Amino acid sequence: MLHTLEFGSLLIPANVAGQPSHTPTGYIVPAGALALLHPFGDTEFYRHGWNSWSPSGWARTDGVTIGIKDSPRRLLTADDAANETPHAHSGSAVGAIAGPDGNVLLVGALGLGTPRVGADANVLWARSEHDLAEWFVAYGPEQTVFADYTDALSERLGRRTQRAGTVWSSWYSFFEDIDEELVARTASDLAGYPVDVFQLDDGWEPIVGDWTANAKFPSGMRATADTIARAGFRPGLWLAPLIALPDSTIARERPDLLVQDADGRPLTTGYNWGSHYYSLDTTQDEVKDHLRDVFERVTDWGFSYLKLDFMYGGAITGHRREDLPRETVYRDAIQHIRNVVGDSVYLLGCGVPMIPSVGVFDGARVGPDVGAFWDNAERVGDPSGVGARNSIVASLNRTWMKRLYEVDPDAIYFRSARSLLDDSERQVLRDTAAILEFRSTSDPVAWLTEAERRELADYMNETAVIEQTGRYAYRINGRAVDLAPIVTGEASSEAASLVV
Ligand code: 9PG
Repeated sequence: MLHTLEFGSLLIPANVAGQPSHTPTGYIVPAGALALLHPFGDTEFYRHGWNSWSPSGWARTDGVTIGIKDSPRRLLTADDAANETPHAHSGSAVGAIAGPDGNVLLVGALGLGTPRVGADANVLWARSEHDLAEWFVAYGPEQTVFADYTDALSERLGRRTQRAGTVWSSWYSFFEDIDEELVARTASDLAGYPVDVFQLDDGWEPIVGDWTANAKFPSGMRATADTIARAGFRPGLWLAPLIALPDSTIARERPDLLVQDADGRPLTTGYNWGSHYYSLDTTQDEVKDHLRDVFERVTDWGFSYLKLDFMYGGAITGHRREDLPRETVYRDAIQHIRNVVGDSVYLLGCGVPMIPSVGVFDGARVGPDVGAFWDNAERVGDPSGVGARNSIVASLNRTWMKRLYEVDPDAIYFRSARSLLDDSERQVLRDTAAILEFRSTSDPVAWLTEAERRELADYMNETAVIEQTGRYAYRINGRAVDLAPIVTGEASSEAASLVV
């Protein structure tokens, strides 16, 4: 049906599925396809990526789209492959276009159903795989409409309040080369530093899918959790509980527990570790029981901060025992995990579908992996590729999500050793993490100079007052930082570290 949405003197003809209702901050439009006929012509469009690693940001409707191009494998892993339109402007769940007066017109889904929002010079449209969620539509200052959208969303999906504090993670220094002796030494070197969580990343398990200690942890994971706790830290552990590599026990012995393709074989749902991998069919009771076992085990070992990775695998398109909307299946699975671990365990989502994770996860990664180098020379033009710049740009385009959960921009570096980052690039990483209010590092104290150790301690001790003064401009404890030149690619990191 046709309706006119009124925003002051701006009248927007809209094709909607039902009667819109006016709220103090905008309109609520019933679930179903939506098309707003806007008068802005070619303008800037904000596209939002589906999962933690998916590209987000502003691009002109008459310019190049933001997204993963020409790589079906990357797309399957790092965005919503089923709905992505690489050469038309669209994104997941929320989108916005800029009006000539500096205000933006936003459309955002208020729930699940794999919603999609896109735009061109004439239309801002929205539709979903399953019409489960109403839409929020608003026109106003950018920060206001995004804040109003998040408030309406968390009214429906909830908002957790636990804070992680400061985090040390093993990934960006040791990668999979961790063992119990190295962990003990690294934790004891870090003792006394203002770090709250010591999080073991990938490398402790025999294979992704089998969540037991591998041969590098002969004393078992409880012993390692104890070692971490004795050094004064909250023990944290990485898991990818919703996926399994082909050689894992679960994939070999129980392929019937995996999401299937149309021929009834396990479906490839992503690529990493030099392999394809599969997803667990969480609609099956046996899978729910398996997840209960896994999460009772790891929390019983003493880990109370869990980084749950590759979680989008639980929301992928495919055949499951019960034919339910895939984001609903995902949310049921994470709610089940939350019920098993209880409220006091901190859950950090990584590779999570962003909107369906609201209210269950305490924090979520909001960009691709950082790296100890600025740009990704292997994957030029892929904003989901590993690297400091990609991670910064993605994170700065998702600062509005702070109102939904803690937003993790990924680790920052203090070390000059074993890194290609210069001082100004490290400073931009630090500023970004300060702005997102989530501070983590992977630097082992043993790799740092005396001066760098002091910087780590000072940085982790600091709580900054953050004021946003522009789309990518902030005051951090009164110090003005404009990161726009970095996001738009118009400057190297040097320009941004200038105090303006
Ligand atoms: C452990 C790592 C670290 C890291 C995570 C995740 O898009 N991708 O193909 C992709 C692959 C791996 C990846 C991120 C993205 O890394 O983000 O922090 O925990 O797993 O294996």
